[in-house]
Amino acid sequence: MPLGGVRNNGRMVAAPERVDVAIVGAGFAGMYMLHRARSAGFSAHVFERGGGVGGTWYWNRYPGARCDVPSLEYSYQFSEELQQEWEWSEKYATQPEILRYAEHVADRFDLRRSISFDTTVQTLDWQGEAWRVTTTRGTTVAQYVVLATGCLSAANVPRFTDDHLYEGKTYHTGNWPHEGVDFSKKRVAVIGTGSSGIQSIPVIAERAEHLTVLQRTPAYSVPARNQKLSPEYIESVKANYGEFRRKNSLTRAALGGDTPTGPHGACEVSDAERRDALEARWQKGGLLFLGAFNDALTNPASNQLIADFVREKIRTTVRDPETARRLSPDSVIGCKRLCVDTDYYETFNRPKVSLIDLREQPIERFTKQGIVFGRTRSSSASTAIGDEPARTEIEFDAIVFATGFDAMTGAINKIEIRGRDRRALAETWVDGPVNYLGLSVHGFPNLFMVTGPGSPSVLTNMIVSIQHHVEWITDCLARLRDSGLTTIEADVEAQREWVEHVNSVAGMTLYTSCSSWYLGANVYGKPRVFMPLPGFPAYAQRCAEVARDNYKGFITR
Ligand code: NA7
Repeated sequence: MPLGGVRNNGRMVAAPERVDVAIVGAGFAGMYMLHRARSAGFSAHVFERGGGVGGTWYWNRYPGARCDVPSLEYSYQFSEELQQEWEWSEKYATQPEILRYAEHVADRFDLRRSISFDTTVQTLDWQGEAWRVTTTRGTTVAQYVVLATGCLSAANVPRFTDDHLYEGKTYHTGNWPHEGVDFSKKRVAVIGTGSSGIQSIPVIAERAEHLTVLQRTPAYSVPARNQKLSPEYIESVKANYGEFRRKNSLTRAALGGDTPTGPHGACEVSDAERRDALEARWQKGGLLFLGAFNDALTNPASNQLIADFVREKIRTTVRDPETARRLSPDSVIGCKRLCVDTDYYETFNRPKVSLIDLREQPIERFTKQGIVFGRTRSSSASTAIGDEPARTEIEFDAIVFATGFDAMTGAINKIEIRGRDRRALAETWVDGPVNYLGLSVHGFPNLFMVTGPGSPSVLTNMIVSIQHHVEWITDCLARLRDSGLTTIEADVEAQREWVEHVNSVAGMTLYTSCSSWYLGANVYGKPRVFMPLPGFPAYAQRCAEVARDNYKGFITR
C-alpha cells in the first residue's frame, strides 16, 4: 500500500569533502544553524532529504495545515531586518505561507549554495577526531555534526490486516503530494484525530462526497479564532518586537507573553469565576486556553473542571448526542497536545460527515474497496451473548492517514550513528533517549541535537527553542576553537543526572498520565519515556550556567 509521494523540486549542490560543521536537515533548525555557523567563521554544509527547505512545512501540505502558534511569534528573531520586512497575513499562518517564509530566509541569507537537497544521510561514523557522514550521494568528513532533523518528521504509518489489498488512494498528512489532492465526488476516510486530522477534516469535508472520520481516541480541541492580521496590530508588535519576544521567552512554553497564565488554580475560584475565565480564553482561541489557571497540568481536580468545560462545548456544538458523546474525551486535557481548530466540532453536523469510534468498531481488515469494521460486544446492545458481533464493510475512494509521527527520536534513529568504540546510538537509546541538556549524548563526541529529547522542544514555540539551541551550540564551537580544543562530549554522570532531572520534572505534571507521542506511546514497540522537558526559562538558564561554568558536565579535549 504505497502512500502518495511528493515531487522533488530542489537543485543539486555537491557537498564538500571536508567541512567544519555538517548539518542534517534544512528545516528552521538546519537553516539557522548554517547561517549561524557561517557567521561565526565555520565552514558548514546541510544535507536535506527533501527537495527544498522548510522541514515540517515542506512535507506537511495537507488541506488545512497551519501552525498552532501565532505567526508573529512563530518566526525567527535573530535578524531585526528580517522580522521587520516580513509581513504575516493571518494570526495563524498556513503551511504555504510558512514555506514561503522559509524560502525567503534561504534566499535572503544565501543559504541554498550550502545545502544538498534530495540527499539522505544514511550513516554517521565517529573516526576518532571527526565524523564520516555518508549520504545517498557521497561522503563528507565533518569535525562536528548537528542533527537538525525535526521532532515530527518521521511519519508513523500503522499497518492493518490486508492493507496491501486496498486499491483506492492512500495519503499520509506528513507526506502530502505537492500537486494537492482533489477529493470532490470522493468517499474519503480520515484515520486519526490529532492536530493534523482535526485541521484537515473540516477542509476535506468541504469537497468530499462523504467523509468518514475514524477516531481511536477523541482529542480536546479549542477554536483557533483565526483572522487576518490588521496592519495596526502588526505595526504595534513590530514597533517593539524585541520586548514582545522577550516577554514570550519568559513563559514556560516561550509563547503568549501578552496573555500570562492566570494567577489561581481552577479549584481556588468560584464556579462563576472559573466559567468566565475559561469562556474568555475560549473566545480568544488557541493553545493559551490551558493557561486560564496555573494548575491545569499539575492538579487532577483542576484539570477535570477544565475538561468538563470543553466537554460541555462539544455537547452544545454537536447536534447529534451520540456523536457528541463519541467526540468527548475522558482523559486529562493537555496530556496529549491540545488541538487548535477551525470548525472541527461543527463539521460533524454536516450530513455528509460521519464518525466511527474505533474503540467500538475496530478496523478488522482492509479490502480491495475499503475497510471492514468489527463491533465490540459492549458497543452492540443487540448482540446476544454467544453471537458473533456484527461486521460492516465501508467502501472508500481514498484513505488519509493522519496518524502522526515517530516523534522526537524517529528521524534520528533512521540514521545509523556509531560513536566512540563503534557503539550505536540505537543501542545507547534502547530503553529510551538519554542525553545531557537534550543536546549531547555520552559516547558521541562532537554530535549535537537541536530540540532533541530532554529539552523543552515540542512543549514550546519551536522556533524559540531552535534559536536558543543553535546559538548555544555555535557559541560552544567558537569557545572550543578559541581554546584550541577539538572535541566535546557529555560526561556520563552529568547525563545520568540530567535524565533523572527530566523524569522528575515530568513526574510532577499530569503529562505522563496518557498514551501520547510525548511518551513514545503512539509507536508500537517504542520505549515509553517522557521525552520533552517542561519549562523553557529554567532550561535556558541552566544551559547558560553550564556554558558560563566552562561547559560543566562536558568533557573537552
Ligand atoms: P498525532 O497527534 O500523533 O495524532 C495521530 C492520530 O492518529 C491520533 O488520533 C491517533 O490516535 C491516531 N492513530 C495513530 N495510530 C493509529 C492506529 N493504528 N489506528 C487508529 N488511529 C491511529 O499526530 P498529528 O499529525 O495529528 O499531530 C502531530 C503534532 O503536529 C501535533 O501534536 C502538533 O504538535 C503538530 P491515538 O490518540 O493514538 O489513539
